[in-house]
Amino acid sequence: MTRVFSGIQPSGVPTLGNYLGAIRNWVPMQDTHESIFCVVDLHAITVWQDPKELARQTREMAAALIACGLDPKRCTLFIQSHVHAHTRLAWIFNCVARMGWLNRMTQFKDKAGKDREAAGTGLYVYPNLMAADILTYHATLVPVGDDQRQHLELANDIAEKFNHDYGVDFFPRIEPMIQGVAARVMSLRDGTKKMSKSDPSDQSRINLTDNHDTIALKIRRAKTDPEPLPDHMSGLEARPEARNLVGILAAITGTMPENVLREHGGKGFGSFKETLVEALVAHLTPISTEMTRLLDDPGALDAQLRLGADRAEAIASPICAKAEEIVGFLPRR
Ligand code: AQP
Repeated sequence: MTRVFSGIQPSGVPTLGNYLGAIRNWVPMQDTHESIFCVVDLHAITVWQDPKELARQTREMAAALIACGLDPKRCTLFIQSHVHAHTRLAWIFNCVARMGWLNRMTQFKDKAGKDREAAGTGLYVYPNLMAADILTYHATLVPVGDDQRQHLELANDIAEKFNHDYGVDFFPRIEPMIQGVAARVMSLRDGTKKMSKSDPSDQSRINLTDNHDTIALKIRRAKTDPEPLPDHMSGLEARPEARNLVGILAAITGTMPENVLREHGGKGFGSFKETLVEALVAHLTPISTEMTRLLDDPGALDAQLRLGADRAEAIASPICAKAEEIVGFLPRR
């Protein structure tokens, strides 16, 4: 059975972008693939996180994943820092990856901002850790949003260079799995920027914990343009905000954007936005209710995460140890 790995940072409340671009696609994979899902706290600290908040958000993210349909009995769900193979292999990959490769990563450029000299080195080597996350499980399929495509190409470059340098055929090739009409959900305030949990503006995103009133307010305030919705997809070109909202409604109602336009084409955004609010509330309310229930019993949640870490460790540790042996590290006897 193909082994799947994916992760999500506990850098805030999961957004509709995380949900539609990634988490929602993970749920059916539990029945068709050997699935490993991880809350990547090591990645989160590549930008500053308040320690108390990080711990709270890590549990909250785990609860969100379970509330969205990940079942710790049918998949391996754990916290990244609980399994040390990730950092051990990441160090080796820091030595394999080339500066030139990392210099091309657009996420680093976006997150580091203008003052690159002040960016943390962890942010720079983030893709090496991501490669280690996947390859320490010999996972070959990685369901992610479109924004992660470049990092996965880099992971393949690292795997190939490791195999070549050490004359082995050890790390497999990774296939990205980028799915659905909402593989990249954009900000509600700027249709050219992706929706992000760490965007300073809460108005730019829908959080999975937002209630009816908050969703309604954010969607009503979402940036649009004065034109009515077009009848055809071609009419959405050069209208990033309109295209984004149409994509969200299509994704959340399980249809294609063409069908949304068939129904709403020619109408203004007022009635369209009301339909979108109702669809979002109907979809997200059961998730936030279940999150609250899970977070009411942190002991039970932590016990599930512990079992997940034990299962993950049993797969990751021997693969990482083999990589260390290939590199020439003397085993501890
Ligand atoms: N806007 C998005 N549309 C579609 N997919 C998205 N993903 C993130 N944003 C969107 C996908 O969510 C998964 C988990 O992402 P992550 O938390 O590991 O990191 P990220 O991509 O950096 O997500 P954020 O929300 O933007 O986090 P911050 O603000 O902390 O950087 C990934 O599969 C990603 O593709």
